[in-house]
Amino acid sequence: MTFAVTLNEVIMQKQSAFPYAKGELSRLLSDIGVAAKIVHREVNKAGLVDILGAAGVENVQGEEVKKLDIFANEQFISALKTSGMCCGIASEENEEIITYNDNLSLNAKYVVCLDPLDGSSNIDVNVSIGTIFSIYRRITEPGNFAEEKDFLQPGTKQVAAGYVIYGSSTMLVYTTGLGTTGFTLDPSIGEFCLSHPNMVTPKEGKIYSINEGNYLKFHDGIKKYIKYCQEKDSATNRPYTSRYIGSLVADFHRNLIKGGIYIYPMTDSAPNGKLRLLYECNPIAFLAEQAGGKATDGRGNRILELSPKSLHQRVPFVSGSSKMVDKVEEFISTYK
Ligand code: AHM
Ligand code: MG
Repeated sequence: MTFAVTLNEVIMQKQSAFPYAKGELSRLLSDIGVAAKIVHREVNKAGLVDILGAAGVENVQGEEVKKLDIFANEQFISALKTSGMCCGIASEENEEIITYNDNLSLNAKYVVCLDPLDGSSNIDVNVSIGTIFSIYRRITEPGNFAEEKDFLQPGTKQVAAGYVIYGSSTMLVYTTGLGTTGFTLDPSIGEFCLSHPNMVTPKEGKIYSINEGNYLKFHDGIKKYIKYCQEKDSATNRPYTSRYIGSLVADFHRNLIKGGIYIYPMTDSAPNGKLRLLYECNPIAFLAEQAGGKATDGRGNRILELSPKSLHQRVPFVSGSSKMVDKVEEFISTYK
């Protein structure tokens, strides 16, 4: 009989690669795993109880907030407070940063950026949604309240990032800069078990993911790239397949495994696209790169090198198999 390797065991193994690590990051990651299990439980029974549907308030982006978003947000905020390893959180659902004021947390050296429940338009139709997180070492001195500048660091400074996908199975995928590792929740034992030890994305794929309903608003480079995806060419395996769930985590996760490209481009009416640099693009970019893929802003810049100016900043996003990302960049720069 073989025993499953659990999330906590792998976190501890990876910690030993950093001889001076005191286990604080490990503790933080494992607390995120616990919060994810609680959110998983609620997501799974969302159709049964009155936790679905609009809560009647708008989030700071002016979008409608669903009850599960609020639940997930509160769950992660309290799990991270309890851990005492994190001095503050920036969440997509909160306009301002949240700071913890207990002694343990004030002295903690990490801050967390969080999208507690991404793909919220999919909640009430039983389609995959996700949680995205990213961890930075604070800039301010321990012992003080976290400040906004602790969160406004380029993505290259992330010490860990990951997502939880609540899909046909619930999975947690994370990186600490030593590759991308995936775990699948075994609900019978309540543990995330190692299922994808070293995730490597194909350099090229056959899937393109973009909201083609916005086609008329796209710039020429993107329009021409979409046509390129649809043209027949056996040498490059085209036409590609179009797949778009409208949940970044689910679209990215599928493309990570199978090979593909996810694009949320700029348009004239939304010159910075839709996705948020801190909560969505940086963590996904870190995971993509650690799996051998790429992530850019469609203007030739590596996502991880952008300097955030504000908490809820948006950025155009191109991510996935490296050769496909290069191709998109080539189209955008050729047909401005
Ligand atoms: P959310 O954070 O409000 O859920 O929005 C982010 C989501 C992504 O998961 C998804 O890829 C994208 O928005 C879909 O947007 P659109 O419906 O415009 O295609
Ligand atoms: Mg989101």
